[in-house]
Amino acid sequence: MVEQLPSILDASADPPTLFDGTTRLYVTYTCPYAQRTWIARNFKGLQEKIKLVPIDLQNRPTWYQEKVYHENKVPALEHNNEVRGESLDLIQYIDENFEGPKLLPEDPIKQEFATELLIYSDTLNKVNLSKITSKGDTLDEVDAAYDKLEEALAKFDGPFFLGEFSLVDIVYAPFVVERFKPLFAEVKNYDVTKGRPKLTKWIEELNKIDAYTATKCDPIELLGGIKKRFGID
Ligand SMILES: N[C@@H](CCC(=O)N[C@@H](CS)C(=O)NCC(=O)O)C(=O)O
Repeated sequence: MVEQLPSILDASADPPTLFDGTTRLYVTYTCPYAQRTWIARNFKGLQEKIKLVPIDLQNRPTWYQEKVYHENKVPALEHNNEVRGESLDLIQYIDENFEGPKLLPEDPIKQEFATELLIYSDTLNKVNLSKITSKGDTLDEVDAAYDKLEEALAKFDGPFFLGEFSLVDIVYAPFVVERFKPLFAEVKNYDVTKGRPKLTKWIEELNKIDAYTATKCDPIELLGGIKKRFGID
């Protein structure tokens, strides 16, 4: 069943009745970090247990920083009278503290590889963002980053990084599939999947996962917003 998404809370909105025992995931629909936690929540079937609270970051309610999350960022999770942030920590927290399919396999070799790939995600994002916003046309570093992903996808049997769908796919998907791939195609005429069959298949398989597709925003609006924010033309 398609979830009816709640309306976005802006500066004029009242806060929810905080710390009343409800578990709340504060997100912004266009934020890729928040999207990671939202996918994890969906994949584990926690739509009823974890309530989505979308925040308008452009016109955000003052109570968000004052009463919910002092860092004033999304995502944040209100659970058991505490508020936590940081998407990488939160997806692991959601996996460990709630029911539903496991997002990290038991196999210690896969767990070790997951840790390596989770750490690498920040590097990949930095390399991509710096190249997409620069005027220079050398894409060697970007090429190397996607070669690394292609190689990583070959390590285990199955279309996903650890074979089966996991935290690792959740961490990369919002950035690679919906943001970098179309931005590089449009701005640098560079296809990140060209000559990379595993990456191509990974994207195809991700797009079959409802927990993920339910979190996608309108691509034109999303990419338009990113281009404006980073001055990409
Ligand atoms: N390291 C954080 C980054 C979260 C983040 O930067 N979120 C952005 C929105 S995409 C945000 O809340 N920015 C605060 C602001 O715009 O003031 C995480 O992984 O959760």
